[in-house]
Amino acid sequence: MAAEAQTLSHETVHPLQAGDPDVWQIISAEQQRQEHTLELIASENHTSPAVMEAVGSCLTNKYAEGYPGARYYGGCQYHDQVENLARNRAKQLFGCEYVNVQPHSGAQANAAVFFALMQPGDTFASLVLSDGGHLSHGMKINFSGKYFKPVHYPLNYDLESDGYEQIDYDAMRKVCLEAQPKMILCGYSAYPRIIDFKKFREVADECGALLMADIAHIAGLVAGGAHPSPFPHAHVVTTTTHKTLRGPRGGMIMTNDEEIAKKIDRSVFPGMQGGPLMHVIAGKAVCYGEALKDDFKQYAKQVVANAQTLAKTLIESGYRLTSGGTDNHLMLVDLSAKDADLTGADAEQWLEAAGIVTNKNGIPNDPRPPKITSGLRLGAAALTTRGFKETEMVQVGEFIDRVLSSKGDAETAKRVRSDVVDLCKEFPLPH
Ligand code: DSN
Repeated sequence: MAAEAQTLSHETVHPLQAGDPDVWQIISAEQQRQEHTLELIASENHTSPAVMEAVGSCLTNKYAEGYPGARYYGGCQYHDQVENLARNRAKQLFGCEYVNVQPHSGAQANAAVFFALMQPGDTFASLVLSDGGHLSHGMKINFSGKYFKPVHYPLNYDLESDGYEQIDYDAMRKVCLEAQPKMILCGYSAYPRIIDFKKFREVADECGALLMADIAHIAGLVAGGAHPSPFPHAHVVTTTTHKTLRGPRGGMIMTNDEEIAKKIDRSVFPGMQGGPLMHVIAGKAVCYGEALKDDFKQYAKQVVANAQTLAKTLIESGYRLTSGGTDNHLMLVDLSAKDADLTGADAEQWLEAAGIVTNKNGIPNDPRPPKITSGLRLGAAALTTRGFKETEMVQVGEFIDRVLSSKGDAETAKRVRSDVVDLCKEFPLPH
């Protein structure tokens, strides 16, 4: 009887709910928020329950400094197995020879590459940061701008040209030939077009530079065949694992060059990090396994189709998208074309009140400061995970326009919020 009661209570009471109801309540509320809102932040996704189970596992209890077969702690046999599994799956997924799955984040992966392949003070080239780059690509107060010397290549700002607001490869070549950087960095946080890695490599070869591709945003599209691969062009590739790739929060570094791989391993540990997050590495292994399955290709393709449908709906409603559209999972909406007074900050806030989660984002040559902006960045990865297809993306575009056209009217937000909840209920999160 006692044993039966124990089993029952074990089954019905969640350990977190029993042990720390305060934290449990906060997490439950966040779960509800995710379930009943439309997630359009381009860098976010809904990872699978299997990934979350691995991340919440007993692997969190272990120190495993070092690498498989060469650890500084005993008891690592299963940690070796899981890290090797993650590495092998990642190699197969991205078609490369060497992988380091230990970086805790994308920014740390980038830092490890910088310190592995350059000396402090060395010059590197990256996109003008306000045109879609990342803070670890040369922001003044970031390690990349403090210890290294960034030179920036621009987008094409010629309104008359076909490639308006797209990478200006000729200008990039000119900047690089002049500055003779040690490394050229491509891959961005708010760039909606295909990246021509081959062209970057040609310029890198011309000036004797290494080519680094940060594919954090497009990793899932690359893995699923919906964006060209940076291999064989890039010497080194970094990514996060939690955006379009749909894994746990973390980073990864890949290369086909044995010497570069050795330098990177030393730079990650002991250069940048101590003990790896083995529970997250297990989650990465699960994520790579999921991405190797055939249906992930369909997912990646649908992400792009969904982004393009949302883009078209918004354009038809009078919004301007930078570069005129999208080839990948994200788009950058220039709100000023629809309403000169509309800021990214207002749009983000009004949409959130209606259950649509986005982020304000500067547009190229934005006259407004980064905390206000004239733009809104939208991505389709998370909604596609819910099962949204073109029909639902048209609805999402209409919701967005209803809210923004109402200039934040509370009644409109309430009505859209109710429609959003209904749509979310039709497409529950993966359980
Ligand atoms: N902060 C991420 C993004 O939102 O794009 C980049 O790391």
